[in-house]
Amino acid sequence: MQDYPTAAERAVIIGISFQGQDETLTGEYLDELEFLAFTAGAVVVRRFTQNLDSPNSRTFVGTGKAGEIASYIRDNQVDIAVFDDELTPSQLRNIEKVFGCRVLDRTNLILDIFAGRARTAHAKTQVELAQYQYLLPRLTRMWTHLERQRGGIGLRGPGETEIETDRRIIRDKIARLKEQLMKIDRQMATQRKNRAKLIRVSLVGYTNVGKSTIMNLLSKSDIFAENKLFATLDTTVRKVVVGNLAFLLSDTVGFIRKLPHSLVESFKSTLDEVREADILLHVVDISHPGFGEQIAVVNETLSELKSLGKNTIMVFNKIDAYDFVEKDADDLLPATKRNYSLDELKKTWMGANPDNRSVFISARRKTNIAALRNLLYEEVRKLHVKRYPYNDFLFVVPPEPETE
Ligand SMILES: Nc1nc2c(ncn2[C@@H]2O[C@H](COP(=O)(O)OP(=O)(O)O)[C@@H](O)[C@H]2O)c(=O)[nH]1
Ligand SMILES: [Mg+2]
Repeated sequence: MQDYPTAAERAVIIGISFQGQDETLTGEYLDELEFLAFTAGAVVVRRFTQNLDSPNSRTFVGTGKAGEIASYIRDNQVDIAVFDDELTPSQLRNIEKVFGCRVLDRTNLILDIFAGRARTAHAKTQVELAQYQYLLPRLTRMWTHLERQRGGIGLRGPGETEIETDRRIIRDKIARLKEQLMKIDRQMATQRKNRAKLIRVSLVGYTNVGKSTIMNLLSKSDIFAENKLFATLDTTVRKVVVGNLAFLLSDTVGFIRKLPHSLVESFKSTLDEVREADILLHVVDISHPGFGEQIAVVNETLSELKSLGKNTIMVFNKIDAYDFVEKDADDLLPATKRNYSLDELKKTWMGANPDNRSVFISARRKTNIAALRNLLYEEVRKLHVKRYPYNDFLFVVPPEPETE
């Protein structure tokens, strides 16, 4: 269990197993939703699940379930109810009526966390853009929320007649934010051009897998790493020297399943570093039961960024926390992920993926970091030789580049 602050809002979380989806999987999804809620500052007092073929058009869960949740909420001073799926504006409205408390969907929760974590003007602008894009089609319902959250930007009290005006205001705001982002993008593109000579390596991966910890280890820098989701929203670039080779290493925002599309869109420029990287370090938290699916989610997002085919090193992190349960010989149940030893996992990965290099490490215990450095060195060297074939520049550490 997490350590919750006493003033935390009390939340219930709600997940649906559609068409016989495996219950363990639904449980893993809700673990993640609970972690998201915790990151946003809530304490989850109860989780509800339901098996459904398709969501109820009015209340998402069935009517009976909705009543059951509503009475729990009444009896236990619950402040918010969080759904793992995206709700339609009318479902949100109906459910708020039945529950009598604030209702959020997963997208809303993720946007809220991003808003709370954005530090730089760049990140703040990107999150704000994503929030307005989320808001626009939901204006009929979000109006009161809008008034509360965005009271400062000149929007007035509720009323259906004013919605058109508000839509226009929000569209203007979106246009302005996009302009601002374009300006920042141009500045960043210039900065990147200035260091174009160096090979560029990008850390990518699911959120909370240890990217920033690895960045700190390799570059001896001090980037915020924390056991919460999305501790890092900006891209940090550092020069790293391994052996006689210098390259640039970047650490950026992590991915998550069902990352709101508007967020991926508005974070495109933060993710430029990934798009333009020569080598990707795809970090995986091997101690997480859902690491296989997390890899798939990261690959999907990479393919959205047109970066899936890049030269990739798979970095399996947190081997110190990997718990392997040996299967009894008379156990007739099918083997699960937990029944594979690290060695078996290594073999599977190397076998399935002969071109993609992989390495198993613990960033926390500093286990096998030399192997990671060697692998990196080899890959960077190959690129160097290809890019500067007649140049002994290879053995010269280039001058200090600009970092941000
Ligand atoms: N057990 C264990 N925890 C780790 C390891 N590497 C990182 N962590 C922890 O995982 C959490 C997330 O790390 P962070 O670097 O912020 O992940 P990021 O979101 O991918 O940047 C932090 O609490 C780290 O201390 C590791 O090798 N083993
Ligand atoms: Mg990070």
